[in-house]
Amino acid sequence: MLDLKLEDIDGILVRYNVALEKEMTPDEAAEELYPKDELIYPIAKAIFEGEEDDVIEGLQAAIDAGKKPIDLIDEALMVGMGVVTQLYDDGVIFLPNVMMSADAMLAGIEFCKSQTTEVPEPKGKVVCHVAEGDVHDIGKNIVAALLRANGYEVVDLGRDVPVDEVVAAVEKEKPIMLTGTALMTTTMYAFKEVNDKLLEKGIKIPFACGGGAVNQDFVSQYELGVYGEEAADAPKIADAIVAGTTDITALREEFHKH
Ligand code: B12
Repeated sequence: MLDLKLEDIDGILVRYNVALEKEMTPDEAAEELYPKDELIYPIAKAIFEGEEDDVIEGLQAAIDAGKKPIDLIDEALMVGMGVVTQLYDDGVIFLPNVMMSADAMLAGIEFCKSQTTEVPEPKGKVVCHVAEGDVHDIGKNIVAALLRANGYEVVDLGRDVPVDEVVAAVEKEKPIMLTGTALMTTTMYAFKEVNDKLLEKGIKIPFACGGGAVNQDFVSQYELGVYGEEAADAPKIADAIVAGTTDITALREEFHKH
């Protein structure tokens, strides 16, 4: 018979990563997740700390070192926000931290856009919205910012947008693509309603959908839906459309995540 004492069990739990060796502070936990690159590290850290000025300072240093401002959105700002999201999901940090980091990140995106010398040709118009009943607009703001940074004209309808308003905007603006963001399992069904009303009017444009509540299976249930996991997928889907892939099935295959 094994004769285990309480001290032994603690040791076993640590040995097999069931329990942490020591409680980590949020800063220590973040430190383990930051990228090691010396230009990217300070930017990711400043995003985590919600320090807008330090984000801009870090971006400027990276640009001075030869990085392209537009590339830094993906390579540094998104990476920093990834650390924030992971630690929120792990219960290490709380909502106010997420909000402060999101503000710092959006300020960073604006700065990167202001620093770019390449003025992209307008490639096409995209209408963006957050589903009816849903106020979570951080992800949609990133999607809109990345689309603009990549040369698209964005008509941003905002958050909690009634289904009929989305449909009316698409009729009026005639975009190459519509995007939808939903973070709640109660609001994501609005996408299907938008889809059905667009089809009733004979409008068949790709409807790129993302946000924490939805996944590939859900979005593929309605005819126009193309799932995008990351905000950076939005300009990629738009680029594919501009390049001639307007067929929804082909777009779904191209952006399928395994
Ligand atoms: C911040 C936040 C809030 C803020 C929102 C502030 C704001 N301006 O957005 C506030 C405090 C207002 C809030 C309120 C509420 N919230 Co809240 N909130 C969150 C939280 C912590 C983070 C969401 C977030 O911004 N994430 C970061 C962004 C960047 O992620 P994202 O939007 O998913 O976007 C990424 C991708 O999905 C993608 N993406 C997004 N859209 C699109 C579109 C396309 C086309 C593409 C390609 C990609 C793409 O790009 C982004 C980055 O790559 C989440 C928890 C979580 N883990 O998500 C809860 C969460 C979403 N909230 C939740 C709830 C329940 C609420 C409230 C109902 C709480 C309450 N009881 O009052 C209210 C909702 C009120 C309402 N009617 O909407 C639940 C939803 C549960 C569910 N399954 O339905 C969550 C999941 C928390 C939880 N675990 O319970 N919330």
